[in-house]
Amino acid sequence: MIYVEKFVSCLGEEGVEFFTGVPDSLLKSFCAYVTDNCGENHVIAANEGGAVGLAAGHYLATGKPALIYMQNSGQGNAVNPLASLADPDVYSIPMVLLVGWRGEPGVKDEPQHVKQGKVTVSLFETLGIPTEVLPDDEAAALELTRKMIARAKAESRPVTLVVRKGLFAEYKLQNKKPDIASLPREQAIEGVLKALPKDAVVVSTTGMISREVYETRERLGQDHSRDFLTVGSMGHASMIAMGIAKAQPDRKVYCFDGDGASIMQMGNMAIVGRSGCENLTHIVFNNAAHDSVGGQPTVGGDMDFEKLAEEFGYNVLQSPQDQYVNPEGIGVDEVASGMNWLISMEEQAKQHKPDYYDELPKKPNFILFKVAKGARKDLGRPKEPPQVNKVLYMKTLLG
Ligand SMILES: Cc1ncc(C[n+]2csc(CCOP(=O)(O)OP(=O)(O)O)c2C)c(N)n1
Repeated sequence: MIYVEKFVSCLGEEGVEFFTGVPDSLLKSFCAYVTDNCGENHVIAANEGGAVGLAAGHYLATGKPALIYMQNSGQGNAVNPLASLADPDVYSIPMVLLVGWRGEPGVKDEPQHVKQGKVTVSLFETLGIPTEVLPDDEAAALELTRKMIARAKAESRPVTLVVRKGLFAEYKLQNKKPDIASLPREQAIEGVLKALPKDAVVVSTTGMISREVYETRERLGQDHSRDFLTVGSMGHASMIAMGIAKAQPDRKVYCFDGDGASIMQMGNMAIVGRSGCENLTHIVFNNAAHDSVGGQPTVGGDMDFEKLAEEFGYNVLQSPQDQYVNPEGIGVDEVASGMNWLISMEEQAKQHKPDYYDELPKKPNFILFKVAKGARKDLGRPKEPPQVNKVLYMKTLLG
């Protein structure tokens, strides 16, 4: 086991003092420590590729390698700038990657991590990036870290340190930002699900949002045939929803997204917003945090998602929260009746179409919920594997 304080001070002694990345549950202690203690020398990036870019810029301006942390799910996002920017065949930029190994072969994990876990080491090796798995013994791990940093500098290239589950001793995030609202995310989700038309389908994002959709359906005694629970592929739920909405224009499609996920692939909103899919409603549950992996902050707390969505071309609906004089203290029932009102307004507008209706631009809807961080301690996970989810969902879509 390694204490993060010791690991970070070892990095500092080797000249690695700048940290960027995307939070990961296996690296929770490391992410919490740098969030608390590294101030301006730490930036949580939108996605792992952006973190590689930031590390490259840091090196260009300081001559020092930076450290990029990520879950192995983010390997794909990082491959392009690793291969076409940092690689010795291109600009040859030293950096240290610290990668949480979800789905390590032989270790039980969720289905979305199995494939990535199998290829984590070999994918880095295929890229020609020297890769070592950190041993559990602290002295040996620090020694290996020093060696790898020396190699990154000597050969002016990226190197990877892979982190197994349980390597870092627990460090709890101290610097938690206050919640931006009191509404629990699971209550907001339940309120929305209760109001949705019977034949509407949902595409929900990775992490706790999908788990809460699943658990809410169970609680309501409903089946799971209308929910595509996107367990991986962070940031792409809105594009999956758009694919469905375009192919089935008479079907109502609801995307349940997170702030971290939508920021990770913000470009998707620009495309969905101008898609013309008026049957699509994109809902962002903003808690200003990467709640599912430890609650590290996103920039979501400082962003006006509704303004952005409008610029991107969406039809921004008045959030059920804003329909109440005192949005603090609202719960499932208020969210459900707010959603019912929005849906009935849409129906009315359709029935009383003005003559020029067909000339108007067709826009997808956007709804923002501001929610509190945190989830139930006993929150479960989908019991069926993703392929069963897919088959059930396609049965709903294709009859
Ligand atoms: C490409 C990629 N990077 C990192 C992760 C790890 N990860 C899983 S959920 C999550 C946070 C999601 O945050 P948000 O969308 O705001 O939802 P919240 O958990 O706050 O409800 C992260 C970083 C991942 N699954 N995929």
